[in-house]
Amino acid sequence: MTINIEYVILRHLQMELKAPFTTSFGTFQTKEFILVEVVDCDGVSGWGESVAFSVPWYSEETVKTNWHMLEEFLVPLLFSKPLRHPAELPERFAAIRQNNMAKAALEGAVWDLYAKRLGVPLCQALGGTKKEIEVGVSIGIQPTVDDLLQVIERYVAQGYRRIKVKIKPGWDVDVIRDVRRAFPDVPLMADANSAYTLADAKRLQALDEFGLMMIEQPLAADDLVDHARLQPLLKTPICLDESIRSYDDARKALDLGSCRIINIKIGRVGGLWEAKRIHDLCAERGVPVWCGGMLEAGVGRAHNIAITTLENFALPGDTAASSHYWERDIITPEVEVHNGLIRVPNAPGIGYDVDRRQVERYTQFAKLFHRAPTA
Ligand code: OSB
Ligand code: MG
Repeated sequence: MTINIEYVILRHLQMELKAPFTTSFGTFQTKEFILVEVVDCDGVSGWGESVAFSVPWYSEETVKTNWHMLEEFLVPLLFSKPLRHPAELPERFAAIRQNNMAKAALEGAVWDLYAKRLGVPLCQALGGTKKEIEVGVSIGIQPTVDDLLQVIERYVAQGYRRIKVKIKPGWDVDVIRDVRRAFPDVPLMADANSAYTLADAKRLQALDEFGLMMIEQPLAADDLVDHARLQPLLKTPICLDESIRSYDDARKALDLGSCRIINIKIGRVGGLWEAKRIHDLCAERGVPVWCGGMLEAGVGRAHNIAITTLENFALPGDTAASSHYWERDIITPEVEVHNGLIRVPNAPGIGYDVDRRQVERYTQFAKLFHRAPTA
């Protein structure tokens, strides 16, 4: 099979979150992102979503750097020679260093198109087997502990399978103690988004008594070595997010003992294929993974659901319902969570229809790139 992509449309969308989302590094309220559409010679569309934010807090990529990379380098590489399978793209894109979120957005669109051409759901094209996936919810830093307890109460009542609380120095041990007291049995974890250093080891050890499933990314976003020092000092498993940008990062982290769990984000690792490779490596090593979130709209959310159907996505991810984030998402049906489960769609490709009316409503500008006519 050849994938004959005729043109690519990049759209810049802007959507308002229902509620501001605060992490140790800043607050998100408006989400700007790039929606990628690849269209083949028969008019079939594949969809991808860049998870880069407008501000380089989480990583160095932004919406604008992604647009630049896609326009100047990645779309031309996609068009540079025939493509037989989406798994050829990581090698083709390897000519470009880093810029993983930009790569993943385009690769994801090609995977959707490929699966649609095969007539199979994306999860199946990736080798996933689950029919439903378990999900948790990530809760931002709140104005007060009472606010936090109320928010948690709401999500526990909705059946989410685990609660993730964002922490930072000054919003950590005391907060988690109060949460634990109010919810003694809830599966609970904390995400520091690299707000600590090794000098805070005592503070992090103080979290051990609360039976957290894991602590996510306590130390620097580019670190593996300090995490390897920290892990033996803690009972709580460390989960790495920001630090894992590739298969090789994952291999080194496991060899060093930097973590016992890995959060896989498709964008952060450069695409579905790399995500699958990391998943497989962790499965071989007996290390569970779960799918992280980047406050995605429907297309990115659908990709997260598809990758989570792989067996070793053994822990609930951050893929909450569309309505947790948006008044109105860009897919139909929207992603729904019942009793902490998402039923995996079985229509071809990402399995949700992109709602073009909503896409237009949120689009601020767009650009079309046509494949150069072949001689
Ligand atoms: O660290 O997992 C993170 C949101 C923005 C940036 C980084 C992170 C997050 C989340 C939210 O935790 C996950 C989601 O609900 O999409
Ligand atoms: Mg995280």
